[in-house]
Amino acid sequence: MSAPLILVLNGPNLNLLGTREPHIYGTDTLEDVRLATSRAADQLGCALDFRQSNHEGVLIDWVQDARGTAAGIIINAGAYTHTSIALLDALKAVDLPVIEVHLSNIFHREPFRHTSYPGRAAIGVIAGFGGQSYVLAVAALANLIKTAA
Ligand code: CA2
Repeated sequence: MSAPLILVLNGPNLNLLGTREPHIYGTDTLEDVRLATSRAADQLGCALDFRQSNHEGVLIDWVQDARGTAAGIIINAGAYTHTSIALLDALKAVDLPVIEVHLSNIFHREPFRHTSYPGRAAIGVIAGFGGQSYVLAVAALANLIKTAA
């Protein structure tokens, strides 16, 4: 049997990780985060598809396409977290386990970051651990996927 596939989606500006605002987001690049997340998935017997887009519609297309291919989704929607009802609708429609992640603890930050639309479709939210948030999310999702199998 093939390894269950975890789809990791990253939203706008996360491609800039490690280049600016290290006091908020740390010094790891998105490629560093991908590598750490990929290693964690590998150790847990899961395959990983790690993507980033600056475009809301592309993220929505990827969520829709996950039906029938992925076993679960980890999403850091970037600033779309706080605005995108369309992304929330897509995550609810895809009928897969979703975990929301954030590098920063959004609840320590400006009030407009305290609202999360993807969070309403997520089983759980992991925020504030930098790149480690993704590793923790892979462990949680792998456990959910194995329990459901
Ligand atoms: O903490 C997170 O993971 C966020 O999703 C990051 C988003 C922010 O809008 C959310 O409120 C919380 C921002 C991603 C932009 O990342 C950058 C990293 C370095 C330099 C510039 C942007």
